[in-house]
Amino acid sequence: MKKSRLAQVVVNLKEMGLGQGIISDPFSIYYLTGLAIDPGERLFALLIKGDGSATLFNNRLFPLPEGEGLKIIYHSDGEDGLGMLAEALADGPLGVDKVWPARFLLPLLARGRAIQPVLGSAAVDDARMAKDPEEVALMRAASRVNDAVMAQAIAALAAGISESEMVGVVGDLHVKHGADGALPQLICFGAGSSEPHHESGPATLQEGDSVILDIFAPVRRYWCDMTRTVFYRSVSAEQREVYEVVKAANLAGLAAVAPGVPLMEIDAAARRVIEGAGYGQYFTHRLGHGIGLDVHEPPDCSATSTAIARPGMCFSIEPGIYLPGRWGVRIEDLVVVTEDGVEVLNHYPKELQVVG
Ligand SMILES: [Mn+2]
Repeated sequence: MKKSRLAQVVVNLKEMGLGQGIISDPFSIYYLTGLAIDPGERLFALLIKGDGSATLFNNRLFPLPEGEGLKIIYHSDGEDGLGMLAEALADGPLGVDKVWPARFLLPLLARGRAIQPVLGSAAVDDARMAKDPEEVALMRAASRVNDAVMAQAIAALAAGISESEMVGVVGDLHVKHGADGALPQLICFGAGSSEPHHESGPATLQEGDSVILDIFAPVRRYWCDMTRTVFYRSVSAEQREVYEVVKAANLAGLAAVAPGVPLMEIDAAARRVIEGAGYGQYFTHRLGHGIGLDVHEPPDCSATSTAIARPGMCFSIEPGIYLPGRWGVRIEDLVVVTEDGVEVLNHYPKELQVVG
């Protein structure tokens, strides 16, 4: 067990008026126990009680080491694992993870116990938002991998290569540099770069293309995520102007990060730069997202975010301008909030580059 993390979740549950909570997100269970499995459709749930006890309900197909402070109750296929969990519950309010499937929760309620389920995810989400030093070190190491991969990926841009081929190049580079696996990446050429969530396909690299490389992977389970935009062989005056606006917005966002600052103000700091340059309507998404064991996790860094920056929080700063049907520019870095400001986790340069 990760005892200090568990203690924080117990405190959070108590502040929510909860003496018990079910955590089922495998990433949250890993965060608290150091144990990772992919349970598929089978019951996998960690019951945390106000006294600090932790009991994992797990299928016998996934044997796990029973560590100090963690009890594991196994069921086999065909056994009533949910009944074992029900027996361990106290009557009264029960915090339930937002991702616990209805196929478990509804039959549990149908057992007639005097349980009142409430959304309890915040107890663990809030703890996960502020990374501890061990996690910050892992986030830093993951982004170092991404910096190295970005340099080699940009060097691999060549006449006629397709977006899909570049996806493979980046995935291979991630694995070579120590990522946990090769994933589909967001590589966008030309008109594809005008779509923030473009699906990489057969488009081939052409002179004058805006090239967005949004690359990401877990490294020892913690995610990196960075975006750079380069131009292939030539760049227009308009592309240059938009690039510098997005870069200034990225830098304004980074500069706004400090403990105590509402994340909506960080979004606003970057957005103001883009609006001031007359491109506000083309910045069509939030400034950033939290990141850690999940590639997207709390806190949200948007105009409606209620989060306030505190030390250990990790999130992205990724302003973009997308001119519909033409091209786009996005520049993304990850940050960690420090005691007195910000540490930017990515170091790959942001000066405008014409490559090839
Ligand atoms: Mn991102």
